[in-house]
Amino acid sequence: MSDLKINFEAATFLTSAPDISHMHMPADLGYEIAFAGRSNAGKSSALNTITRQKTLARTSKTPGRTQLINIFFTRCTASFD
Ligand SMILES: Nc1nc2c(ncn2[C@@H]2O[C@H](COP(=O)(O)OP(=O)(O)OP(=O)(O)O)[C@@H](O)[C@H]2O)c(=O)[nH]1
Ligand SMILES: [Mg+2]
Repeated sequence: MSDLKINFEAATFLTSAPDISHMHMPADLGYEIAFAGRSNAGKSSALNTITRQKTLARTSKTPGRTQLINIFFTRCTASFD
């Protein structure tokens, strides 16, 4: 049995692009978590909350602040028993 923990607080910005065809995608390794939703729903704020970082994602009262697809990276730790 292994216990997998995602280290959200270690998240860092990796890359961004206006669409997938222009994205320098990271290697297809590990797990992916996607945030998607309507404009001004609080996606960027949620990212900052779960990572406990104030400025990882840029937030705004004005809808449409996040215009790009942004990729962040973090680590997992696995403990085995
Ligand atoms: N009341 C309330 N406001 C929130 C909450 N989360 C975010 N907001 C506010 O909603 C507004 C939009 O937040 P963002 O995190 O920028 O939303 P977003 O989905 O990333 O928006 P876009 O990038 O513009 O599409 C900001 O003014 C936030 O302060 C929440 O849980 N409660
Ligand atoms: Mg946003």
